[in-house]
Amino acid sequence: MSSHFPEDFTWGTATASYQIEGAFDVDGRGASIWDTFSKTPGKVVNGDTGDQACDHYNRFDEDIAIMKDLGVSAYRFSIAWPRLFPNGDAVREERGFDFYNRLINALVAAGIEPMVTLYHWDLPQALEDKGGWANREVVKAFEDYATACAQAFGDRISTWITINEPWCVSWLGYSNGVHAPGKKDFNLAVAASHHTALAHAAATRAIKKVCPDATVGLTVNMNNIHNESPHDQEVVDFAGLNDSNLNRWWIDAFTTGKYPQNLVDCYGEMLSRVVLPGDEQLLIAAPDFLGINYYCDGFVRSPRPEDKPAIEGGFMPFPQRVDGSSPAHLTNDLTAMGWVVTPEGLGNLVKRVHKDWPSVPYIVITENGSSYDDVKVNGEVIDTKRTAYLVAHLQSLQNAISDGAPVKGYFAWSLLDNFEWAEGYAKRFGIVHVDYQTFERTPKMSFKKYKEIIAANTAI
Ligand code: GBH
Repeated sequence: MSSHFPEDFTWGTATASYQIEGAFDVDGRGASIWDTFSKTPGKVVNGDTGDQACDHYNRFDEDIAIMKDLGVSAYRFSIAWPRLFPNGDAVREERGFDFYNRLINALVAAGIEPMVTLYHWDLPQALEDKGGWANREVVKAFEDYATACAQAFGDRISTWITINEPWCVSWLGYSNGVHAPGKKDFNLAVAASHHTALAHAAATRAIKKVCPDATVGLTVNMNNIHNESPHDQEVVDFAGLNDSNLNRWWIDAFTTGKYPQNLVDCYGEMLSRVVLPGDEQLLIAAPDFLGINYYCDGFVRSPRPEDKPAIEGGFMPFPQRVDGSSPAHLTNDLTAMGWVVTPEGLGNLVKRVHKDWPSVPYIVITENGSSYDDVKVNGEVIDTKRTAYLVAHLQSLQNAISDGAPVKGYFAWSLLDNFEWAEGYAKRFGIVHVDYQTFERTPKMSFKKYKEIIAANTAI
């Protein structure tokens, strides 16, 4: 066991535009699908919206000072497409470009590497009005947007992530409808799965055309899927389909141009309708690295008598067994999101990715973190459980790296408490507490622990 992380390991923290920026109607920003969705009654807990969020748009200098104190070498943030192109077309909004130039320059001046995500879920509403990720035209629009970003920021950005969690974009956005745009149609979700894969590859080529030395990756959300009923063939099949749907789809696409065969068979016409001749070549984009967002493992099993009747079909187009369930030995340890805590899964996952996709040169953990119901007492937030979650996951990662897993960086989700999508402000993931009345920032105990780990370059 090596006693430290690698010498050149990248320590970072991550956020996303709509979750922190606020300033929703400032400097010509156009509407995104999350503006529309959050303002639709019943979609977000407490009717919360990102209108103000953490007011990061006006307070980024303070946030950079906090990161400087933390000691991170990199910051992963996303660009709001509708700030640069309010209508999702070719008409630019220079004030949007100015904002990201100010942010990037301030990061560079602070000695923090800016790492950009081009798409973290805030699609210009005008593009959704044409069908969004279910309409193939989005691929060209995304490619043009990527080109414009590379031209504007490529002199200072060396690492790019095209899309954050295309699984969530496709399945939460177009199949179960819990995220914007809130559609519920398997056909649209399968189409979005294909178009996000095409868009990633097209944007990778577009960025490299402008910046040949750029490092470009895709960030996927993954979990190890544990089958607790290995003798039930239906569950075995479901676990395999689930793994292909969540873990394999986008990585197989950009490494081989092919989708997992069990899903090709399962999707049938839903897929063959949207895949055009020549797409296999278009899907391939030689990977520089893979970004992985890891929160917890998944568990599947045969239904038990006490289970509520399964929802017919679930939200994936294959028969679903009980999943996302909490095995008995883990239920006393759920996060505020109701997710299990499975730190060993992070190490296991990076080892699996290294084994199954040897052409991926290296991995960056682009998000990992937890939500708990924090309380501020005498100006302090003693977030013991989040601190324990952080330490346990970093120990697991450190051991996996000693075992040979090629992981070059870790980004804690999230720098700030922020707008947690359909959960609004009710769920806090930050290592820094945000008071949503005053916008005051208070580093939590987990922040202090992370700072120590970064300084020591070890979690063990
Ligand atoms: C990320 O998505 C997002 O990138 C980020 O914006 C967000 O704030 C953060 O996570 C926290 O939510 O129900 O037990 O089966 C997370 C993607 C997909 C991870 C669904 C958890 C369900 C776990 N999530 N998954 S479970």
